[in-house]
Amino acid sequence: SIVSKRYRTAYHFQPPKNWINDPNGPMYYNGIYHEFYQYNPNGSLWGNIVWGHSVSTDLVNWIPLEAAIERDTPSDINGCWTGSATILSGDQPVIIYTGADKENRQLQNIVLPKNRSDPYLREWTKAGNNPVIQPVGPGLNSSQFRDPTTGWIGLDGLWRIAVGAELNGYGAALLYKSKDFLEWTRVDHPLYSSNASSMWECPDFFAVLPGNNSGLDLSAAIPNGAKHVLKMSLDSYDKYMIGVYDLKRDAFVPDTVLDDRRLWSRIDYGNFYASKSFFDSKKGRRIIWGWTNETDSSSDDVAKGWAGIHAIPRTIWLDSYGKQLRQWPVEEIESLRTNEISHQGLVLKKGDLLEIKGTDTSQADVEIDFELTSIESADPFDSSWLLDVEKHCREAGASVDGGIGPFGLVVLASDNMEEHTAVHFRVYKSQKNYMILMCSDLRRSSLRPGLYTPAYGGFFEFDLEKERKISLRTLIDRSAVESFGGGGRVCIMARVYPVALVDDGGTHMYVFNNGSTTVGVPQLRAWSMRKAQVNVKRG
Ligand code: DQQ
Repeated sequence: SIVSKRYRTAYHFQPPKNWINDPNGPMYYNGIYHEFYQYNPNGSLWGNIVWGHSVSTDLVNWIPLEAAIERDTPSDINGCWTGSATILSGDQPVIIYTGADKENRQLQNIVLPKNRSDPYLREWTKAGNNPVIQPVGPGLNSSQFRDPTTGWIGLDGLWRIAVGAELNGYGAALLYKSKDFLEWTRVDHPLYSSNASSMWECPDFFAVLPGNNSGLDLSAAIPNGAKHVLKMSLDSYDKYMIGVYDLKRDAFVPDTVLDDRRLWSRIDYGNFYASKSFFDSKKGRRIIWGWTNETDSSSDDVAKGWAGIHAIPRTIWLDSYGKQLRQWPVEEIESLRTNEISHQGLVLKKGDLLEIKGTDTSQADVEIDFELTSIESADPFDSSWLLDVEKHCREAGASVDGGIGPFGLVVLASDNMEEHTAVHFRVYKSQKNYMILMCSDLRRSSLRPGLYTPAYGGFFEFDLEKERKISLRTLIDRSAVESFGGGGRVCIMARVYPVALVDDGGTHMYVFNNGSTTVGVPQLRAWSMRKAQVNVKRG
């Protein structure tokens, strides 16, 4: 149909058709990247969930394979839900995932590759002793017990995994131990839990070295100075805490405990959920994948015949202060760039709106450095904004002037600007430092009714005395607008459905400044993005 073609992405991950949600068990094994995903083989709404499976050598082009895990045993008959891959002793991949049974109890199951010499690991065999973990034990709710993590090894040489759960009504990552990855016992305390929140979905636990963007392998020894990240999915966002993994206590200890979960840091401040990371031994980096849902209506999804994409895989690392994660699209995605245009030394005075011509505005990669000519007139920061940054983005919109900012990028704009999506910054002065607001405002993104069009937003701290440049990178892929502010300090993934997105040339792209302070653009580069071979059946 027309709507299906108009909004279907050209280089984001999705199957040929139907519903997709969480990324599952990503791994690199024997020269091949594997991406599994929650998949409904029968339609474009959630249900009948099995594990879809695709493989790639470059994280850009994907070959579709048969489903890897199907609903055919009592312990997964109602759904093969989220789980993770672990590579045991260097060469034995194993997947642990959640199955839902007839009573909708959640159980953890194991599958192993049938034939490890098949380069694509097409077929997976269920372990004879499934389910390997039952939803039993003190404080546990049997229908809130799912999404096991990748394994790691503790001080005693035994395997560990964490499972997302509701423990006595609160959010927890429960800890389990095993010698052989098949027989598991629950450790008497959780890896971490918090009574500031309810159920945690899709926990992810990994080590990082501050200021070092090479990744760490979870099954290797933890180097000195490493920190740990615990990520959990709740309230429609992926949140995380930085801390240390206390090996003796066998527990995660966050550096700071925030009682109000609205203040927890987010992997992405937009439409991005159920993410999962893995260590890429090919390039020595950690890569995170996340799910981005449609924000049109279910009847639109039925009409389209598909729903859901995965965000571009991102390298993820910890900043040098050890406080904030940073993310950047994997470099491989740059292989799709074509027709580079570049501008140097632009100046944006208050009210300026400059069209960026010469790229395919519906499929583009844009990198802009904004340089502040002065930081004198920054408005004062109010920390209460942190409790609801979306509200602040609605109030401090792209046309509301400020001391410094709003300045930024307008994408997917119709001829008369009736439709447009603005990604913009504002600079505030706090007691100690500068706080940068980044918003991705979808309120005017489409004239179509019935869409979810928030103004997403996040804040990051920035040392403007040292560094006057604030960068923005935005990947535009028809209905996807994926933005990285301040070199990946705030990431905002969004979905938009402009009517103007009819064919090439239907939309426009601009840089703008509506703040009182003049802003320079020392460098702006943009590329059209070619279509990737995403799960297209060949030959
Ligand atoms: N999606 C899966 C669950 C997980 C949820 C079911 C998160 O395992 O908790 O499709 O999106």
